[in-house]
Amino acid sequence: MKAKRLQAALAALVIAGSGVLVTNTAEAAAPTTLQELVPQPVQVQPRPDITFTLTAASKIQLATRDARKPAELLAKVLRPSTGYALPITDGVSGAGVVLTGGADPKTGPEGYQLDVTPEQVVIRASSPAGHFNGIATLRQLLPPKAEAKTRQPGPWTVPGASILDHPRYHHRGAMLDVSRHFFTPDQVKRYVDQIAAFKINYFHLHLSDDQGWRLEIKSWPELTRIGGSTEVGGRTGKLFYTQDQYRDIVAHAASRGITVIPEFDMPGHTNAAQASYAELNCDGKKRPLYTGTEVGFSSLCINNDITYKFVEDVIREVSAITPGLYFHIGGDEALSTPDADYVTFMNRVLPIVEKYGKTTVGWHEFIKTTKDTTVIPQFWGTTTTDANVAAAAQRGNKVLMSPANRIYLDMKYDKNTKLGLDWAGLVEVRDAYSWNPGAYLNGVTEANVRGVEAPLWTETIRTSADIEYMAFPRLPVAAELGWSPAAVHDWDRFAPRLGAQGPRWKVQGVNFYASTQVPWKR
Ligand code: IFG
Repeated sequence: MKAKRLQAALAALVIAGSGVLVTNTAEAAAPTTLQELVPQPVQVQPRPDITFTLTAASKIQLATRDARKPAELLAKVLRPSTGYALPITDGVSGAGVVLTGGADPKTGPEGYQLDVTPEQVVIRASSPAGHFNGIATLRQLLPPKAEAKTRQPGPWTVPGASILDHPRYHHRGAMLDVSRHFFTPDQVKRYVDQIAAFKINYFHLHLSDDQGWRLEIKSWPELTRIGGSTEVGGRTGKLFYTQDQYRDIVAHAASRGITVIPEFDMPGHTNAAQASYAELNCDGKKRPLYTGTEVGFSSLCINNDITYKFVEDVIREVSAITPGLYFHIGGDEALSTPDADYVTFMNRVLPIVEKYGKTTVGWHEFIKTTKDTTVIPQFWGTTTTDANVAAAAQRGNKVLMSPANRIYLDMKYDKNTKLGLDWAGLVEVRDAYSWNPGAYLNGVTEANVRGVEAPLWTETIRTSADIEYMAFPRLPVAAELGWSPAAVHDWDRFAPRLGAQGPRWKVQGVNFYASTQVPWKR
């Protein structure tokens, strides 16, 4: 017992200030999962003399409003692997997991406290987001086999700890391009489940491009009948979501605490729409469907009024089935749109997004066309200077950071990577980690940053296994950069935590890239 007390005493030597778990010899004996969390929480205080064990008698207890969806996610994960009933009950009733209020105000709108006692794991939060985030941590405190879809032997232990946590940035995002290659609703939901485990809270769906229009628009049915009939490489089929399927994807994401941001790229990247309707072309002729991978050759017809009826109908119909606040209008690589026309287009379209109650997100090129400080430029450049983005930041716009040579998940890891592209350079795991979103762009400081988003473009990506190979382990890197305090940014400390995710991904069947830069746990 003496050794335990000594360990507890040493373990208490957690530096609360920077909030990091101080690992010293005694703590090295601390339960491993406490040292394996990604993203790293703000403050972790081991309680080595305490262990909680989930049993058949455990209940998931709701002791505050709006905690049912997080509870249902926890139950969905743990019932198959433990074989326990894990009933969700109202009110605190004993052994198990308690989702309650009364969190320290330091945790803010999305943070949580997680306290382990022999009887209970108590997750305190002031919102469903906080409870979702606490549950993501609890999942990582349990043995990796807790993620299995089939019954596993216990014990289902959680190491003693007191955790206080909250995100560095509000927006931690993942983007999936379903236009270059189409992915079924089930494939999309699989990726949503995988990103939710890392406290990602926004899922950006790139729903239209030159190669495909992927969401039914009732007032423009040819967009999917024709524009949704093919993809890169020429596969044909009904390669689009009905509005009901989109609603289902949105609801699935919400059940993981994730908000969907739909993107309809314009005025460039529009060949699929222009192959569907002759009247969307300045010469009145339909474009041929395109199954290649070039960019920059298409543009809506800026001076035709029907173009803006089309844009408004899309924004109206999609906004009506998108509970989230944001609508992404693309705006990138409008290389076939004269600059003056690009400005004209944005000046007519930005007010339409507002008319339907949404806030505009766009690839950063659009920001030169507006002084509106509520819109969000998504920086995707490969430089550390962009005068228009810096000027917008200084006016008050919040920048969403997606530098292509750091966090584009379709960049090859190294020259041997079969999948992906390399126009922004090769991005190994450490490259994806080695930047500070709050000090990356000249003139864009911590306070000007909305968050981090990791896009996955799919010119070369066809299957869930392809998605996973490119997204894991770099998506969790983006999650760490978006969530954890800048003070804990240290590759030598992060790499082992990332490596400890390997056994979980093996249990989940995630086809991750076992980078030699990461010490993968067996
Ligand atoms: N740039 C294009 C994408 C895609 C990408 C592939 C943006 C904003 C290159 N635009 O990234 O459509 O082709 O890495």
